[in-house]
Amino acid sequence: MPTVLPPISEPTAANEKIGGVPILHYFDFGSKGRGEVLRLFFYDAEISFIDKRYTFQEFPEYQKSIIVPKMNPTGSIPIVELNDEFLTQSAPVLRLFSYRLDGAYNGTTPETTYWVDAMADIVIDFRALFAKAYFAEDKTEFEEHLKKDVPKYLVVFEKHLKKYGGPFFIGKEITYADFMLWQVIHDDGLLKGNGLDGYPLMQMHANALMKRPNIKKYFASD
Ligand SMILES: N[C@@H](CCC(=O)N[C@@H](CS)C(=O)NCC(=O)O)C(=O)O
Repeated sequence: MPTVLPPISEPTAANEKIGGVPILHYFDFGSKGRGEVLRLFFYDAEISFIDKRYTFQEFPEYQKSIIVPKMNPTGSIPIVELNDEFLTQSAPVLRLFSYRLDGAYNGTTPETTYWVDAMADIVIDFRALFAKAYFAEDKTEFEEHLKKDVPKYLVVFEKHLKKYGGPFFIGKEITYADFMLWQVIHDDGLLKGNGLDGYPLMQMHANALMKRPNIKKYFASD
């Protein structure tokens, strides 16, 4: 049976804005993966949610019997269940909730919103490379990924963070794409040791995110 963690608080004003208390369906994968991006977002925005976590062992059975037929034909998670609606594709779910939160986390002009979406797109490309290497049977693929993909994308993000001066993609206001970036950097193991040495804006980005009061509280409780 999946583990169901109850909401950590009563529904908030943010829950009212997004339309209720969502149920997040995701792996019991520690603090990793696309589902964790949604958790960071929910905590930061003070969205109370129910956390339904599947083990890797039980997931195929749920996937066959529930996820594919009832929730998502692609069979992938995260899925966010809200008022009997099943929202799939993590980046568009983040965008939808950003809009419902009056545009918080999503840029304030067409140009900044474009930039946030563009950065999210690059993170998606980077995560695809990370996931391919991470789950590869041949362990040398991950080493290759660290040698080739990681420096390439760190240079890209370091450059793009300059556009609005940091610490986040559009400056001082955090966006949903910033959570996506932080999470892939975390999953790739780059927050440990000297993973971000030589990338001062990336370091500034990671530190600024971890200093956010609700994120600090979440990490302290984890
Ligand atoms: N574009 C999708 C990708 C979802 C995805 O690939 N999820 C992975 C876990 S992070 C998954 O469900 N893998 C198991 C499978 O597809 O069978 C999203 O962002 O939600």
